[in-house]
Amino acid sequence: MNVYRTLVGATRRGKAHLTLIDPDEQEPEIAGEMASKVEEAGTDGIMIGGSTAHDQSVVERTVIEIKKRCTVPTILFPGGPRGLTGEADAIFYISLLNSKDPYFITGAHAESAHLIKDLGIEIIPVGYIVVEPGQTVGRMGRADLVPRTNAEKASSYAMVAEFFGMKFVYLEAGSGAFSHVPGGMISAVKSRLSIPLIVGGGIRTADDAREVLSSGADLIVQGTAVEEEGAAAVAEVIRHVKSL
Ligand code: 1GP
Repeated sequence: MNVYRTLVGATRRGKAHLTLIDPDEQEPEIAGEMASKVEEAGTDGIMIGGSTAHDQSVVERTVIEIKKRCTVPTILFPGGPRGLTGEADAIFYISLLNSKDPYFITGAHAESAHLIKDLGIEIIPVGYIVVEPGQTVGRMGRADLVPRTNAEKASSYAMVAEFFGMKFVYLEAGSGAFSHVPGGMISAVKSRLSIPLIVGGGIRTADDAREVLSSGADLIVQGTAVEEEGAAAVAEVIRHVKSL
């Protein structure tokens, strides 16, 4: 499976949905059950990761349980080297473009480059831009947060990602954000990009999903909603996304 082509194919057919599962939040078997339910509802891929420290073996067992039950791509979304395993199909190779600390732009990457090469998984470079409120990833990644009113700054970083040859731009409000990235910012960024745009953080309801996608996002990510409201609630949102 080529995950990049699979995701781009999904965005060409319509709007795409990714489900983020944090391996620290439940037993691997439960993660597998959640993934199976959202796959049934039509999610296009399962991201595995989070910004807190993980036990690598928990990450690996979580991916294995998800792969037992699902055929959609499994994509690592690591907060650090302990979030890595060769069991997944691909890795979102994230550079936090608006970090004040080079460690999060290329430093952590240099530390783990040999390890990632040895894993042999597909690498998908992603320009990651953290917008207010930014939540845990904004704090831990030492982001110079993009103000919610500064669409120009977000667009500038997004263009940097494309010029560097990254495959996706990911606009992130932070997991559990009180509100998703503003629609006006999404449309400003989208108008400057020819690579697909992922938007995540604070997307809870079908209305949220509609606003984010109609503003120009190609893929949305939902994590907290699955954890707090369960797979059935997210399945409703996915069905809505797929009807757009
Ligand atoms: C976090 O964008 C993802 O990296 C998902 O955010 O948990 O708010 O859905 P939520």
